[in-house]
Amino acid sequence: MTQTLRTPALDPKLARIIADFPILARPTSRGKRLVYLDSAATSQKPRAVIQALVDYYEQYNANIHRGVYEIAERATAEFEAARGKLARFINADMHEIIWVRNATEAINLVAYTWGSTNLRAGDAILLTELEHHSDLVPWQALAQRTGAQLRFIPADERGVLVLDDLDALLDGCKLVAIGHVSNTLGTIAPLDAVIPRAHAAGAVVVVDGAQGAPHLRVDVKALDADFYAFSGHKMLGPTGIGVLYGKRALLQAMPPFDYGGDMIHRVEYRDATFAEPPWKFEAGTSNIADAIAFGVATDYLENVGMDWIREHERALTAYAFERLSEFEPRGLAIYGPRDPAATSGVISFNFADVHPHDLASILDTEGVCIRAGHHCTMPLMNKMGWSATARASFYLYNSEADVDALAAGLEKASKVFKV
Ligand code: 7TS
Repeated sequence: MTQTLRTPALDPKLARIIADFPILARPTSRGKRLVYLDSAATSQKPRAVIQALVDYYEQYNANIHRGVYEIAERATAEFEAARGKLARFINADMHEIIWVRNATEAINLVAYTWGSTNLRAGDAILLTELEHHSDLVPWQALAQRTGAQLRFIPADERGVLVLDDLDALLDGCKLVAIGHVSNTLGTIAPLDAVIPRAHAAGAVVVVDGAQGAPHLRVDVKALDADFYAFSGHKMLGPTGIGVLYGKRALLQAMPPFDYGGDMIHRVEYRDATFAEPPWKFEAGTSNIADAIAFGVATDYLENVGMDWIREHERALTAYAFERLSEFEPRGLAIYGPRDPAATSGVISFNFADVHPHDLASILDTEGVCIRAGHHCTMPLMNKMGWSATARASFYLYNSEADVDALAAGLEKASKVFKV
């Protein structure tokens, strides 16, 4: 068995990271250590992020972009500084960072504004068979509104995208929407191959980065993505805050999404002109505290190092493949690419004929949190012929001890369900 240094006992950096997350020190109601293997659903929060929320409400709670008094000016400055941090995090310009509620809202914003203005009956929208419902249903609705046609880049039986027919799929295509990382199988999409070919065919590319930005170093300029959508809560930030990155020229040409206060330039009774991007897309009072805390989350990630996080998750995934393979003779099936370099900290599996929900319940009695179900990818589950899968997902605060706890939980399930 490969032993790396991915345990808090042996790696002082990992021990310090784990100590930064108060929830990980809190035992479950059964007195077990919390083994959190569901970061693809949402991540845990370090003390610094929680403290940023408290600081805003205790020290400078005020609305932004209007007050001229001290705490209002501080709130505005911290809110816009957080926008700058998010821009640096993905190598964008701060005018290209729009605050939204989550990745889902970011994708809907593009579908309603860019999509409704630029798509016509007969145009094609190209997606992949791996997409989360949030990067599928908004495009279905857009296709129904405009008469555009949906096409899909196929995935093979291990969940790897097959690009053989890409040129034909791109013919007549105006928009490509593609997940950076599959939340069900962990597959990393070949963006470097898809984006230039999509542009050559005249399509705009929207990347669903909900599972990409938390785990991989993202450089939107190097990727040349036109839009990149992601959520704060999956990357150590609070819920209710996310980002839509869009290239400036595209944002300038797009109509607003919501209308109201704060997004206007000048208003008369019968007409209005709008602010420049990004403010044009931020109607009403923003989620100020959560945006500021999201900025602090990116400080935390930068401080740990995205390369360190990638390598840590790669090593944990390799170790998890090894531990899970011990159960293969008893009917455990691992889905998705069996290669830690091709995935990003997500493993989907089934254990013989045990329903994933029953498995998750047994693991819960041991303090181990995994997700079971269709993971908001119902068409992919149907295509693969799975009614549900169990899914373990890793982040920077997980250790080999967590993988061992998962294996011990599977051993218990094996006895309970006699497999
Ligand atoms: N896109 C992908 C690839 C996702 O994994 C998710 C959430 C979303 C979009 C939507 O993110 P939201 O923040 O707007 O809700 N994925 C999951 C998951 O895998 N388990 O729970 C939520």
